[in-house]
Amino acid sequence: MPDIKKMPIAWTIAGSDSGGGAGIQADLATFRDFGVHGCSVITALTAQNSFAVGYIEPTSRKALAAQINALDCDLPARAIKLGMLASASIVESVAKYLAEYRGFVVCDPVLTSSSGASLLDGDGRKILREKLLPRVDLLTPNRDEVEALLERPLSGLGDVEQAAIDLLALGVRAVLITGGHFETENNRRLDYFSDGTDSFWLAGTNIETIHSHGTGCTLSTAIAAGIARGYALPDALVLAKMYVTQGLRNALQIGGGPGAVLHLGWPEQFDDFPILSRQLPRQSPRQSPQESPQEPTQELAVSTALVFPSCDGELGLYPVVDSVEWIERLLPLGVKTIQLRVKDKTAEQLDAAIAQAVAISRQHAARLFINDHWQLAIKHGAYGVHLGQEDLDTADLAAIAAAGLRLGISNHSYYELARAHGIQPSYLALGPIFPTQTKVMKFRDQGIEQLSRWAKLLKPGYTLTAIGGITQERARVVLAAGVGSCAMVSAITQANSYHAVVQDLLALHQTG
Ligand code: TZP
Ligand code: MG
Repeated sequence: MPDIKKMPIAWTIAGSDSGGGAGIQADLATFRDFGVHGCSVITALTAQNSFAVGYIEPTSRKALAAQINALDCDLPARAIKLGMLASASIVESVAKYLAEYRGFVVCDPVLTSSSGASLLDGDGRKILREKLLPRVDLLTPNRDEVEALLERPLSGLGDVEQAAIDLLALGVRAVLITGGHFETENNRRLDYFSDGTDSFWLAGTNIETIHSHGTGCTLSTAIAAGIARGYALPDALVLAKMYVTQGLRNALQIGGGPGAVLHLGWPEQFDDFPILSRQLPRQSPRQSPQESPQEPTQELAVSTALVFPSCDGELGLYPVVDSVEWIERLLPLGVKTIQLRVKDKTAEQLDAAIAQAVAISRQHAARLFINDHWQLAIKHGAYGVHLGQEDLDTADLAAIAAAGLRLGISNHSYYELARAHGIQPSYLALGPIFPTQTKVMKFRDQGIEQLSRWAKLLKPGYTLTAIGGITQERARVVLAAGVGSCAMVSAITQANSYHAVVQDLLALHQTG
């Protein structure tokens, strides 16, 4: 039973949908699925069902202000989602309130219903552009809404990146152009995000269903929920896309007409996990280049052409050490996976250390991963390479794959995992699970609840290991979260008796 008093609070300022599929009703269901307490400011009463919007009565200025004031002094929002604003007067009032509001604002610019009814008149649209958009942190338009806001048609997905630049020029801090009304690419639905500095595509499975009422409301609210839960915007986008894909995949018909996207709890299905890429993906990620007549983009070349071998089962206890001496100490104890992570050696010393480490690992039939130095790992025939996200921009992944080496990638967030998913490495490292003294981290510790969610989501597709602050005592709970491996530094290298610790941990991994 969630403790409502401890739940983060978010608001939706939107219209009521008597059909229950969109608007306030969809928004509150979405907030609940993310463990967020949702408050509502109703901008309009609508009578609608699966076929059409029959009646709309915008809320009076007084009733709108009363709702906002009631919430503002008691239930402050970490994030606010804006949906249908219904009239120029409401847009004006909301813009005025937001001028003083310090939290995050997601605006789904609801201008027309999917059945074609206009939901905001010309004056309302003018005030929206002039007064509201400059206070919006994220705008989430679909194709029709982009065309209405920019007053020009879009030719297709190829036109989306320029459209995002033009929308940013209206004053919004970031934009997510949703792909539902565009053509699909190899059965993938593509959304495009840009904040003017960072830009990427999110590709998720295309779900062909007429039961898609409320997808725009649900997506923007799921993003606000993620922000309220403390996720960074790129992570909230990945989570929200997964949530909508999950809802569409499971959508069932309600009543006589088209149904609505479903609300089915925190997204944890591997099939719904999107791929994040910097360039417009033009090919199916699993398609080989020979099967496609198109020239692959560089990033898609990575996700299409490369195959990294599997890790031959769970990684088990995975010490991460900074010297050949430690490899010599640990492998005779029965350790079967190890990483050499050397940061401060000359090129000559490194070459010699990696050559030696490979030779020792072969003697013990252990899997040796080399951190960072992928050229030397290839040269000396290591089992695999371990890279951080920042290395993915510079390392020659094609060379690593061509040499038959495994690839492991560090991940600290949903955003990074979605990026790694486009590369399909041999394993994913998840962390930091607990606070660590060993490495300066930009990321907060994830905790066991987040680890369990990631393990459940990713296990169908990947070998996993967890890292960061894992001690002998904590290893049990980490393994119980669903990963088959603990990667550890200080718990082993700074132990009073590393023999005893390693023996205990090896036994735990075997039974766990
Ligand atoms: N990557 C994420 S946390 C970490 C690395 C290399 C350090 C883990 O060290 P420790 O001592 O096991 O916390
Ligand atoms: Mg690195």
